[in-house]
Amino acid sequence: MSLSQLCGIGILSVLVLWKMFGGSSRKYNIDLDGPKEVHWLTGNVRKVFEGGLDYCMKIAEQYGGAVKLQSLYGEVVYLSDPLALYHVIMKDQHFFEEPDVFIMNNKMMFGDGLIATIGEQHRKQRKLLNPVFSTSNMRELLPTLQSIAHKLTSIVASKLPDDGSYKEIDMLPLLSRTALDGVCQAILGYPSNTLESAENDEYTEALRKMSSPLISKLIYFRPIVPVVMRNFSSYWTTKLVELVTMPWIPTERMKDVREMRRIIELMDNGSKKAFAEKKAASETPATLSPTAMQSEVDGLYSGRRKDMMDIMLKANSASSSSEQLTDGELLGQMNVMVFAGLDTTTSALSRCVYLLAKNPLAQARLRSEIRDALKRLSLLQDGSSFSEHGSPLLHLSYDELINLPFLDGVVRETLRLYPSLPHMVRNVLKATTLPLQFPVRSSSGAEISSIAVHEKSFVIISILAANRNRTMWGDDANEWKPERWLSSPEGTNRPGTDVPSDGAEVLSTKLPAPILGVKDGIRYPGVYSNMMTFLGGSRSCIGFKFAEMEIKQIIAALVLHLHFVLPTDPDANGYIKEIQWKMKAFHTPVVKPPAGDGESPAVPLNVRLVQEEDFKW
Ligand code: HEM
Ligand SMILES: *[C@@H]1O[C@H](CO)[C@@H](O)[C@H](O)[C@H]1NC(C)=O
Ligand SMILES: *[C@@H]1O[C@H](CO)[C@@H](O)[C@H](O)[C@H]1NC(C)=O
Ligand SMILES: CC(=O)N[C@H]1CO[C@H](CO)[C@@H](O)[C@@H]1O
Repeated sequence: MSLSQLCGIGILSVLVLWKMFGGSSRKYNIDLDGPKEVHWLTGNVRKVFEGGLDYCMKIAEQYGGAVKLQSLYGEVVYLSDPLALYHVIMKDQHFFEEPDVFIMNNKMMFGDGLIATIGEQHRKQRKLLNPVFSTSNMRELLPTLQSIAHKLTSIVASKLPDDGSYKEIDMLPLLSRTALDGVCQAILGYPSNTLESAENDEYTEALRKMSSPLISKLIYFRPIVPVVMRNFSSYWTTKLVELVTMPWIPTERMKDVREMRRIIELMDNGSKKAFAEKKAASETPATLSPTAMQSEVDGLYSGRRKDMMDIMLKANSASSSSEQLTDGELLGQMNVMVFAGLDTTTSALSRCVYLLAKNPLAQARLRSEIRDALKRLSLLQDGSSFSEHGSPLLHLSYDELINLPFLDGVVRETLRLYPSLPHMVRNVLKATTLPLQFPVRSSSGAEISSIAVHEKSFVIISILAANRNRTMWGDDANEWKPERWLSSPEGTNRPGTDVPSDGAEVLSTKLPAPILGVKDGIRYPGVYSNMMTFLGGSRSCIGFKFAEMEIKQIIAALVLHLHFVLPTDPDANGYIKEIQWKMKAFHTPVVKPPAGDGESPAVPLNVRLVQEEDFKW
């Protein structure tokens, strides 16, 4: 694609936006301090999404909980102040909506699921879906994740040399397939098997490709979508899309659009088919044909289990007709949940495994905690070996798994320091004043404890800066310290301490975890341990309990059987691979040059089967 074409599309979308947002009349003058170096056209907000983690932390540290940035569309406020965030996502949530571009693009890609609706329709969907994600439903979904974790562990183990030596394995593709199987099997009830099969079927392949990198390639087209969708009927929108994606437009950008269109169609076709099957099955339980009955029995033996769609359909048909969701909305939820649960979980899983490889003591401590729990629950005979390929299934119950203190610390600490989604954007629907917990400086340098935000302007919720604020989390906020989440830092779970033989003791022996992220009674409004990783309020992550359970199950199964270290051996050219995490809109792990290309996502780790010494910390 030539530069002029790129400029053409760029200018087009600028003009569209210019018009959409009221053009040059929108020169806000937010009375707030912020970095002075500003690009004449694009401002400096891009640095937040392109300058990496350091830039974000630098401005939050320098200017405080509210920072003024410049964007193409006018001034935006970069927020991490606890009180201001409470107003944005909870108290005044109706004035701070998801940007129209986000909602309409999601609607186009996924249909009417949670991330594509606002207002009353969104409220209605949440009301029906919140109970679907209850703890008791999570308990039912765990077995599916256990068998995925088991499969992953066995696959990695089968690649390793028998003599117990290390082998380098890129964990990223494996973990992303794990997350894909997780959403497919536990949420959709779709019998995917991307971990084991060399090639994905069309549907799972479409789900995999429907990811952030492809979407970010379409950045120039995204602003146009709401304008088209709001101004044309769906018939004309379809016609327009067909016209635009005709093969005679030969540019690279158009190839991306065509690819996206194809993926949306594949996903849509597959979801419709899976949904129709589910629906048919749920509507005719009483009249099972003999063959269906047989397969039901087979299903039980081969581990066919309940999934989120079953629970959702059941909840829907049990609701009064005014509360029910349409088939289109239910279908939309399927697509939305796969999308919302895939890259986010992959990112968290790979960061967690990487951090454990980097911190051998934490890894050993975690491993020993898990083994002790198994022993305590008599799920493990003393002396049984871990270094066999046929590794035992890690089948702690939901409550045992969720309450392992150190595992909990590892997962919380990883999600705090490296939130999968570091930023969320909100559009100000009505001019309002945001109070601040901690004063900042105005444009003229005066101390101010509130800021006036203008109608149609944007605020950026800095999940990252909130989760790392030293005032709120302590001076070591930027360090990865799982033990900060333990009631007594020197832990009660050391090997050799009294191990109750009765499994029922597990819960009662756990001391309450300390409450972090609170200062003088002030806390962040997050749904998960006062951190903002899953946000809070009515648009918080509906899947956070599922994500927590999935990450814990996968990490625990991996660490129990496998030992991970960072790469240590020089390659043919004498370079040792060093993993570098780039943060743009998402976190991407790459291998730093010269050992790697610095571009392709990868998490190469040295892996071997565990030995007795790997339990000592
Ligand atoms: C580590 C993993 C995850 C992280 C960090 C995460 C984070 C988030 C965040 C920050 C939001 C708010 C987005 C916004 O304001 O627009 C969100 C929303 C959402 N998440 Fe997650 N998520 C994770 C996993 C999952 C999983 C596994 C599922 C599916 C089961 C899921 C389903 C959703 C849905 C449906 C929404 C939209 C909620 C709404 O708008 O009402 N997420 N998530
Ligand atoms: C933490 O919050 C305080 C008070 O809002 C602020 O002054 C400081 O700059 C913040 N620090 C970081 C690292 O975000
Ligand atoms: C999706 O289904 C429609 C109708 O069944 C079919 O015409 C179309 O080719 C399918 N799309 C893809 C990409 O397979
Ligand atoms: C005539 C019409 O419906 N115009 C709409 C086109 O789309 C923009 C952006 O969404 C709306 O603001 C207009 O009202």
